[in-house]
Amino acid sequence: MKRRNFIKKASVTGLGLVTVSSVLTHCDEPLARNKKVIAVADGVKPMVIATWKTDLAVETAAKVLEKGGNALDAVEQGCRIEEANEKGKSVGKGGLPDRDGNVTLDACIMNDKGDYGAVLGVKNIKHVISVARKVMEDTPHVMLVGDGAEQFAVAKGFKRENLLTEASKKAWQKWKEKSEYKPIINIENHDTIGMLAIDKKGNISGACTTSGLAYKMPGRVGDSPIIGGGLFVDNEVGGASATGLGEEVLKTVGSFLIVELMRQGKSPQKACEEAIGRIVNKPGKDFRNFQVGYIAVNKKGETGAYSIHKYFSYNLYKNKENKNIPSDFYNKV
Ligand code: SD4
Repeated sequence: MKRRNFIKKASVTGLGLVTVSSVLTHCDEPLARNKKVIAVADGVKPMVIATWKTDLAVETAAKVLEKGGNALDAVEQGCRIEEANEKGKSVGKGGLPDRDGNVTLDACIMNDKGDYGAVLGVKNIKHVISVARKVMEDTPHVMLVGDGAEQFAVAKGFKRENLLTEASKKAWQKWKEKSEYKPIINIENHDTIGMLAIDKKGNISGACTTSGLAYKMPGRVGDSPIIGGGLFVDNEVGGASATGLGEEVLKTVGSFLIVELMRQGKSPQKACEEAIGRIVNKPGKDFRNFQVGYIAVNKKGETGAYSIHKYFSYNLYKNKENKNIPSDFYNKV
């Protein structure tokens, strides 16, 4: 629509002047608008935010940043901590397997230039976040899946290892007694990690890594390695990441939605709330048995978090302090 026509139409429909000028900027001058959006993150940078109680992962990322490292290295190093933590049941080694007993991992990473790399359904490789980074940096592609991803990882020097621990094998064998296919995510406890960091230069990167739903169908992939689903970063605006039932995140392109809402002026908190609203307000949606949680950060270093149910929390490193903070949530009954 031409600027003059739009103004005419806007005044007929009673849109206020402020709205008109911001919409015009939005339509006609995207570069100028983006310049305006870039805000200074001084005072709060460097900073890190990550899903769930991920103290050590966030501390590790923060150390990289405090030493002057970049946000991409920080999120990769942070996520590797959870991938190596055998006690975590939905990420890396020790993650619960699919219904056939195979642990398959998904991960993705995005840098401040908007580049993206991901691996999906990878067996036998623990540090899939680093494989995702290699896909981003060393291939002309953005995603590698299954055997191809595993072969690529081995060619890049990653070690094959058994990801099924004694504890996760026992849990799977117990599940097999009934083999009830109910991909319910326990609403109290997860450990998929989505992490966003702002480095000293004010640049943002993000990463997300998971073993996905416990006892999933072989071949099932959730939101975590999908751009705009489990993770999205736009260095001019901010970043967002998701955890919980990936199918619901994907159907609403949750992380992309949050970043776009922030671009339009919403705070990270309001943007996370609206993204949860898009899920729970679908007609007839029974959200009682699944959890979704979001975290977000904008270019100013403001953060937000929101989930459907209680018990979602996130770690935040800001002003040299690393804290685990309970998230606000939708279902208060
Ligand atoms: C998935 N979003 O595969 C992941 C699971 C998750 O904590 O976040 N678990 O759907």
